[in-house]
Amino acid sequence: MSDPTPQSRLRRFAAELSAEQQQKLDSQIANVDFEQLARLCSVEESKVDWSSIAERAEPPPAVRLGRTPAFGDAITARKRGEKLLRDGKVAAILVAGGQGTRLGFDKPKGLFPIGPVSGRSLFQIHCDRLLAMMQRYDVSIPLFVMTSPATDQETREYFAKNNNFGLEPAQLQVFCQGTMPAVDDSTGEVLLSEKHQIALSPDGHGGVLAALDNTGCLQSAKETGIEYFFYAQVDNPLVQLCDPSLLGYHALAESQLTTQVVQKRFATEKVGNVVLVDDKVQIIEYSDLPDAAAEKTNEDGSLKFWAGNIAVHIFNRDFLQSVASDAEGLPFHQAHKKVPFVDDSGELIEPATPNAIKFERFVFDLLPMAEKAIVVEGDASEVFAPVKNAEDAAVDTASHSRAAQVALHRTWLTEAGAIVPDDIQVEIHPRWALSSEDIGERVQGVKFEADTYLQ
Ligand code: UD2
Repeated sequence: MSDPTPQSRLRRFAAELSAEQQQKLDSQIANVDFEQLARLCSVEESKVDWSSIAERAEPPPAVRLGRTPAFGDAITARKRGEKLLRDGKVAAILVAGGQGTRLGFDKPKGLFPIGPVSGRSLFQIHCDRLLAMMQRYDVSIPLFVMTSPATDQETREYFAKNNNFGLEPAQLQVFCQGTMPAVDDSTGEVLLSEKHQIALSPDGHGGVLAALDNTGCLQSAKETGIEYFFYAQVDNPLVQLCDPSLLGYHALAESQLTTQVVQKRFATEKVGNVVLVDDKVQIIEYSDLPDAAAEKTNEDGSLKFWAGNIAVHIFNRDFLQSVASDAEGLPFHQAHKKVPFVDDSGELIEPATPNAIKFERFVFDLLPMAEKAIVVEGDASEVFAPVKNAEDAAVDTASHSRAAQVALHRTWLTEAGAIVPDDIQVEIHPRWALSSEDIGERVQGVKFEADTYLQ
């Protein structure tokens, strides 16, 4: 009897399966790249020596708030970005494949109601802004939404039920990222989550590249003249999607990959650290940066590693295409996790300790692959209020995010001459104003007496 192959092992319960179940399992097996898995499992992920990398790390060269970079001033950048938008060269990507486990929300996170007065969902807030930008620049800005098998169907149904929030069919492309099997951490064998189902997980937000390529989105973007992708995570309602200034700095600097960062609130904030190592801009994830390095300060007491990654990037389409065409593409990271599996007796085992390896790609591994990458600082109060955690957490809950949205819009209104008492909630639809400059005299001397949604 020859040794069982990985495929035959996965079919060990075939006799108990219906024809439909066997078919489903067969198509999953056909989608697994067993050679790639064997390669990944053989090279025990070279334990990256983050301490030595942190030793060599320096803060990144960045366009700091209020400073003028050599390659162009803020006005020139703004105008250049507006031209890119008007010329139809820009598209937006929202990654929304993660399961909002930390949030305790049982639907895809994009459906989460986060508008402080309107109750608009994360998806709607992003679409409203995009539509307002299209109106402002008289252009179509295609939106690519990445889902995963865990979020795809509900996301598509949600957009359909809401008439794509006003986006034309050609302006919305929902595409599903790939998955990777979980393998047993000692044998490397692919796990079954059910007798007819491989234990599959989304392949990480870095899966966006292979998914854009495999679904033809990169090609269709090229055919429609898209040269720049503005990338963001669905969980941040403050992101200034397709911000013309950021686009302008990206173009003026002839950057292939631009990353927006914010001054970290504290040394161990759960954001990636954007650093320069061996002359390459890269990110040391919060979980990989030794506390001692994170706590380092400059003479003035500010953090040495100040640049927090908020996962807002601008990618040149041709840069993405060049990496996508590279056989290896983005590296896989291995995570040691608890993954329920069916054992040889057919029983479902819920492990008490990590028993499996999951494989994920990170989008920020693109940074060191870029010949030219720049970093631009944004003001966290204007661009970053992610919804990550359930209400009992200290940071990044829905309440924190709603409060940040209200604080920003209150500032806009008071700067325009309105009186907004601290106990009054205000929310501004981008159609009413995309920024404080858009407000003009409309609220001069107006006292807001009740919670207000300006739209
Ligand atoms: C991410 C970044 C962190 C910082 C922070 C800002 C990583 C590993 N960390 O932390 O540096 O920028 O965000 O808020 O990137 N997603 C997918 N498919 C996947 C996995 C994730 O679409 O397979 C999406 C997910 O829907 C979410 C985003 O990527 O919108 C971030 O996911 P995460 O929760 O893994 O990363 P997080 O928030 O811990």
